[in-house]
Amino acid sequence: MMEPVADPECATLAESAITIDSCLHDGRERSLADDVLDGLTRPFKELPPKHFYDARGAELFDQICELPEYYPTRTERAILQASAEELAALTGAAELVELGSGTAAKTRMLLDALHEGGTLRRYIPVDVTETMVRSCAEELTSEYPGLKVHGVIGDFERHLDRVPDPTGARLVVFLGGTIGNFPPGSRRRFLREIARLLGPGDHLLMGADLVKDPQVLTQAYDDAQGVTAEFNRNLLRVLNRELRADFDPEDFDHVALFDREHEWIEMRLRARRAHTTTVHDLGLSVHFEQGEEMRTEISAKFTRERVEDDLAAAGLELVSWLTDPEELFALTLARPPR
Ligand code: SAH
Ligand code: AVI
Repeated sequence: MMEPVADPECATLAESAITIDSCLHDGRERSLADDVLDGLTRPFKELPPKHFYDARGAELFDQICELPEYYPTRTERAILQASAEELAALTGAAELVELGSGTAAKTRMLLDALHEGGTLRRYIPVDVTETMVRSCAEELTSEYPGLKVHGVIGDFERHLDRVPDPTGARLVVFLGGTIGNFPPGSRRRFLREIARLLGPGDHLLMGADLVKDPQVLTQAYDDAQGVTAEFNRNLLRVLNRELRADFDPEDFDHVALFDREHEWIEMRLRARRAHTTTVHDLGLSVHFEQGEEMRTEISAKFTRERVEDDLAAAGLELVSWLTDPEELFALTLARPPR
């Protein structure tokens, strides 16, 4: 039976095996409006990447994961495949909390290993994309008999306090290299927030994309089929729909460049012509010069030292560094110090 629970911040719907907390509603639009007001009125325009992921953006991201140029997904999957059993034994996790869970495709390898190890009881996906959290909850409860799923539809930068209290050894997973999408200052702040989800004996498993040949990197973010370009432009469609803006996505070119100083990829949208756009809900007019670029994402690339320093700044110690033979991508297991 579905039981609505009164909560001013988050609405909860509980079924026997599935509980879903939804923290978005108005908050989603408010955060987008704030980000647009802040980001599009700066001299160098910028929007945060979390707004890519409406239902269409999530679909495009899935297509990106299958592209020959986009090595992170298949590489992380191979590392997980090789190490899932060992990770399950090391962590003995009863619950898996996943930040930015998406379709949880790779997570199934961990869920399988924990299920076989007999420890797994609960899965807690946290994602801004409502459809992902809901479909994931449905699929996983039927794939893993006895598994409880407590989904949190929310922004992991604002709603980590909505992750339910632990009921046993906890493994927090943050896959895909999404940690690279934070600018460096807020990256460490976010890792500290994650650390607060961990008690003694709990673990964090995080994927990090590694520094490599800039050509390999730029191709991964500027594929031949133009799927990443479409993903980038989809942000403008989100603004058109959510805030009644009148962007023509075809007025912008997709740009992906590697910043060698910061060792991160930047995605930008470059105006093909000078024009002014109106964001009707905000009463805002935004002018773009011809060739002007708006930053839509950074995707930082890591070294082992950088990951260890970031974890240490969050009060976590590295337990395992797992990588592929070409050292394209790394999975790091960390824990609070004993
Ligand atoms: N973990 C998956 C998906 C990575 S894509 C994988 O490794 O393939 C990034 C995911 O994080 C998307 O599902 C997106 O909806 C989610 N996401 C991005 N920013 C977010 C935020 N601020 N809060 C919650 N989820 C977010
Ligand atoms: C989700 N995140 C880790 C992806 C990345 O590689 O930074 C998002 C992405 N952007 C373009 N392609 C994929």
